[in-house]
Amino acid sequence: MGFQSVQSHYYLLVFYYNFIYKTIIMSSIISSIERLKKERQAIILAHNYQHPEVQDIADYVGDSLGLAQTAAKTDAKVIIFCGVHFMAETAAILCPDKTVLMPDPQAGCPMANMITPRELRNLRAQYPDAVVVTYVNSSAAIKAESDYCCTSSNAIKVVEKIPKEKRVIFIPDQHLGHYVQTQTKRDNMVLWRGYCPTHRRILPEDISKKKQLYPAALVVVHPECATEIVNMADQVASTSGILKYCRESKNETFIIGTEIGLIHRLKKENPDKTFIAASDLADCPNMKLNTPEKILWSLEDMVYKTTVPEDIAKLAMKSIRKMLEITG
Ligand code: CIZ
Ligand code: SF4
Repeated sequence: MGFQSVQSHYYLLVFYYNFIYKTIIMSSIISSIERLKKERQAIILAHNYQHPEVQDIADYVGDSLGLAQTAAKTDAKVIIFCGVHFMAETAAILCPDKTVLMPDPQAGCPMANMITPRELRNLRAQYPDAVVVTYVNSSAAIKAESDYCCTSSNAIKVVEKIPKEKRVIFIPDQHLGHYVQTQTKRDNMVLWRGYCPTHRRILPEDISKKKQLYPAALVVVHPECATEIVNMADQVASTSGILKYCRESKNETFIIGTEIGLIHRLKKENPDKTFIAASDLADCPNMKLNTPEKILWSLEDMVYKTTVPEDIAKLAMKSIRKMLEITG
């Protein structure tokens, strides 16, 4: 058999595999998920950074705040949380009477692990009068020892509420912290040096190259990006902010500097506009651990339950409530 013949057999095989997987296996997985969801009285929540097929199965897709608020409001008894661990923890804190399941228990956030309670206590000892503002990308144990929680959509608002003369310790994301510091013009913020490895993969040359290819495009980036990237942007916003900005803008083409999962939702909601990922490498391996198959197994076996010890949940709730009081 010649090389060309082997090659054409290979392509045929790939075609059949894709056809069988996408049309037959996937539709059977989806119908089993739908049936079990009813049986278990479950709801599927998915973060904006999830695989497109996970977003399409979900009952609600959003940012961590929207997901937590949806979890708190739902009548469902079971929440299948497709995101990362700290998000499922926040849902468990806000709805202690519901069962919160993660399809993959390994889906953690490296940034959330970049500060420990002991390190936070040391920081507090160093700056005893400071107010601790903690990005939602943190463990429940860290939230429990914080004054305020915030998300990327309300970090500026939360910090602005704190009297100017007060020192603010911002943890764990140095890039969001730096962005908030410049926007609120505070000179007394202490930034922890955590960061998101996925957003750090977006480099200044990625933006320059895409700008050359699409000169009319607007550059819209997430504040978890490095400061050089933030400085190159036309707009800096959270995922919900990026969605709103692109929806309302009259521009037709956008270069998106955040985790690439958001592109699916942007394209779905704005079919007439063009969205270009600043870097295809901004693909969070932790977020992408959730798959339709794992959602099905999660519903079948009622795994993997996310719980937060009661004492930690009570304290963490305080910092989350203080955020919600400010931002509504
Ligand atoms: O709050 C979230 O969901 C995260 C991690 C990012 C964003 O901007 O939505
Ligand atoms: Fe964590 Fe970054 Fe992945 Fe978000 S994208 S879960 S911050 S590693």
